[in-house]
Amino acid sequence: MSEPARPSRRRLLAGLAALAIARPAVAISVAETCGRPGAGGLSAVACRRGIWFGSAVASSDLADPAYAALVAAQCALLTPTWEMKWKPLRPGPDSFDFAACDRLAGFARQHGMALRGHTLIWHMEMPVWLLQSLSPASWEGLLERHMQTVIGRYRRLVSSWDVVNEAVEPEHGRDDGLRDSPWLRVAGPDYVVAAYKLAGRFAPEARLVYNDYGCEHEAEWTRRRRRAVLRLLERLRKADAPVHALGLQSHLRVGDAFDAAAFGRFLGEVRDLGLVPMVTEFDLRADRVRGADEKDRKTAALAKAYLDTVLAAGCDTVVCWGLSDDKSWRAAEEPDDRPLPFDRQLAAKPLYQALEDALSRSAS
Ligand code: 9MR
Repeated sequence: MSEPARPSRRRLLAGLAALAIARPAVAISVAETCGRPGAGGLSAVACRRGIWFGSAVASSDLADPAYAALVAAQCALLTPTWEMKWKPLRPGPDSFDFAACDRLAGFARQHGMALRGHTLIWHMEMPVWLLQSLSPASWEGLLERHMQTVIGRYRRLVSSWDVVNEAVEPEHGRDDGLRDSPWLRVAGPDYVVAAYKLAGRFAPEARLVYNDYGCEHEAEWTRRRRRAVLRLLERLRKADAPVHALGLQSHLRVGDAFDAAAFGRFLGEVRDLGLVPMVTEFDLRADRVRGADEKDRKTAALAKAYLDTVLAAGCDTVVCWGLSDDKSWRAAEEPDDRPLPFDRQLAAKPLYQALEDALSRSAS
């Protein structure tokens, strides 16, 4: 793999990109969601700083009234964990099933919240019919129809779209660091450029996000991922593709190295490209730590160090990947872990306090 571009070239590109790409007019603003009735907790703290706070939610989670009330109080923004992926939305080539996603969207609307659109392209959750019908001749038409229909339906509610999710995988050995995905195989590496241009056509007022994992901690493999992400973002900028933010999934793990200065430098390079960093899937594993109190202490400390760093770099959105520990995507494998701000009884934990401290002191 070749070396990344020097920052000076990035700064130059950033200047050009800022001229070439107009900021989107906002579909729904954080201020609108902050005035919703019953707003409280972390979203209220974040709102005072003009920051979105929210959570990933599955429509089935909302069947529990206590959890639904917690979500309504705490969140200004919801990300569907599952409902907006191709597999649930697209039972067949000519059909769309919006039932589950509409339930979530209805909840968001009822409570005056916004949605994050997750996700228009991903190498996972692709229905079998899609995998079978993707070809060099068909992919763009398939994508265009999907984006036009899905974006069109939720346009007024969605403040930001994860247009492409997890397109980078340096371990796949390509010079450009891109993942060897079904989309790349049929469309070539510029499928990412085409995706952002298409999304920009259908959602000119939304923030368009590139979302990925594995950039947050300090290790050889994360440094490789950071370089690949920066290369991809540069590629998008050079091609005049509208991309406005980097979504850092932020699935952190206690015990993995975190270097605020090095991570801050990476975020500086992201900013130099004219992009805002966002925290899109925040949770913290403490599987190597024994005992609930010790897990909570270490989890809160890492969360605070991490959030202080991203918020200082202009991050304006923090989304947890669930609010209570039982809703974590890892809950079945690690039932004793405590990765989210509330415990199974919906009581706030030290992680909640860390989020509140970071959000209330952030300067953005
Ligand atoms: O939490 C999500 C889980 O419920 C789904 O089954 C899974 C597959 O669709 O996706 C999980 O969410 C992932 C997200 O979409 C992308 N980043 C990693 C998340 C955790 O795996």
